[in-house]
Amino acid sequence: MAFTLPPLPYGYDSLEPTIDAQTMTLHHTKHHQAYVDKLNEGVGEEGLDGQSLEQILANISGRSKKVRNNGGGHWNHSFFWETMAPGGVQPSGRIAEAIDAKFGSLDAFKTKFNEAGVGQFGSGWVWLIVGSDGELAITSTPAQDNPLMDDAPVKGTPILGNDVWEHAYYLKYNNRRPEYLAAWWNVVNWEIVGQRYAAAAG
Ligand code: MN3
Repeated sequence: MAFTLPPLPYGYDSLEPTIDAQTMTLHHTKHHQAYVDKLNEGVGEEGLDGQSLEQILANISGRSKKVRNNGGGHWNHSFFWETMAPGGVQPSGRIAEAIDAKFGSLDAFKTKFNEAGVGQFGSGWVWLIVGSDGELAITSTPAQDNPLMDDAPVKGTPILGNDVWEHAYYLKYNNRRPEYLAAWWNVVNWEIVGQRYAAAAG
């Protein structure tokens, strides 16, 4: 079964004005589609048919750059689209309590997360993960790497992630990555982040 591009769970213009429709369209139909296509090529070349994407990522240290970059690209973007919703949803319940307990407040968490996103040199991702100890942690990864990869310096289960590649923000924010990171919270769907937290933290 070849990997396929998942449909966006909302319209291309639904995250306006935080993320413009042209960026969303290019990001989904061109960038993400290209990761899917090249991942399928790599899966064929390396005989990985039948493996789930999670299985592939958990053994990525033994794979080619092609499978690594495009497998990560497919997983990261599928996760990213689901992390957002038109108008956003505010945190509540267990995830809100866990954020307060770990970071002091939601605003303090956002500041730390944004700093990690600004600090990721070049293209990459910034993540909120649940570690093997059940604790929340912020980490960032280069290129299309993620904390599910067996050779990630900080491993864990991502529950929130933002794409800091220029293709995610350049048309609207130009080189102003901090402005994009600050605005992005307007479209974060904390309901799904809370569901992921419950699943990962037990
Ligand atoms: Mn991207």
